Amino acid sequence: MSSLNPILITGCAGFIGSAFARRWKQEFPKVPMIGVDDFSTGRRDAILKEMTFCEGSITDDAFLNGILKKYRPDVVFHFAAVPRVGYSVEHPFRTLQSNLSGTVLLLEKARDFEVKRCIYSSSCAVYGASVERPHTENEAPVDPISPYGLEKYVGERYCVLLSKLFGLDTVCLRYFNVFGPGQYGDSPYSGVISAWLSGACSRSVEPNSMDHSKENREKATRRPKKLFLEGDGRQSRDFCFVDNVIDANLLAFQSEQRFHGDVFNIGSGEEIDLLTLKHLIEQYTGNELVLEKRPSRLGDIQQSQADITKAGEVLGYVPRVNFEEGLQRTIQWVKWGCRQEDL
Ligand code: UD2
Repeated sequence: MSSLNPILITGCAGFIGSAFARRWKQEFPKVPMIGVDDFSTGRRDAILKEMTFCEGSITDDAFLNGILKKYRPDVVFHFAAVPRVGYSVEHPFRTLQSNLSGTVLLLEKARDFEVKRCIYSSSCAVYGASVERPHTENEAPVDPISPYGLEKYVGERYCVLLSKLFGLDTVCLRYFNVFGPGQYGDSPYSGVISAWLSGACSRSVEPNSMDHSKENREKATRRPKKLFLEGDGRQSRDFCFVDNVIDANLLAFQSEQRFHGDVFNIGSGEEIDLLTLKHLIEQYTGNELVLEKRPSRLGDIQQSQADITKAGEVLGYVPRVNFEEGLQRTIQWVKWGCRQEDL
């Protein structure tokens, strides 16, 4: 699929959306980008100046309608979401609105304004407590165990249904634990890699320091938060470097095939448990990770690994950056101070 009309990127200020926009700028400099974000989790400094940016929520009908009417995008890359499993357990209604109602509204507008393809960011959280490993896309029935997983799954089903009803071309990419530069570890709901790296790479400043420089004061107020390990650390994940996820989106965009809500696992195919992750972070940073022990998280998944055969066969997807290389690149970025200009 080639495009000259603009593309629409939802969640363009978020971790994956902004990484995608930077890559799009390099690969398709002549195809304009329209970005939307409501900054519920995104960052203002992640917005590219090459993008036409519109601030607002994908749950706002008039806002979304106005954007599609004005810019008539050919393709929608839908990254906007409230992405934390733990947060969704605490706030099932709030996350339902962004993660599902927003998706359905976007698909409806895509129908009304004849968008040629919608690429939906789903999650391996849809597999829930399934013990099958590695996960294949045709596992049935899937049984999500968190509101976030359920919302993402029902979003996929809407992609299928609206494809059937209206002939919309929709693709669902099930990302497995995405990580990389640009992901900040400063929220209580941060993913494990960004949270642990923010602790392992930060230099602590003693409270009685005699250095009263502005820079030092800022560092002191950004003292590392307490790091924690939930459960016994034997739970595993397929951690997927962000560049691989961007590759998958571009491949889905470029595919000549017609899609009807087709689902693809997007992971690295490797399974890493948290104790191994801790060890590797300590080895690469040279710092010990001191982790407070906490009980397993409600709605947590024990094991997760992607079978990426289908994405390879149909889209030509190959994870170009493996886990260890991705981890080292992420550590570098955190060590340099998590600067947007280094991305
Ligand atoms: C889920 C999805 C992932 C993505 C993400 C969005 C699965 C398997 N993965 O990630 O694809 O959609 O949600 O949020 O469903 N943990 C700690 N300490 C921390 C942080 C996490 O021990 O500081 C544990 C946590 O309890 C879990 C594991 O680390 O067992 C991974 O947690 P996560 O929040 O990094 O990601 P996860 O798997 O919920």
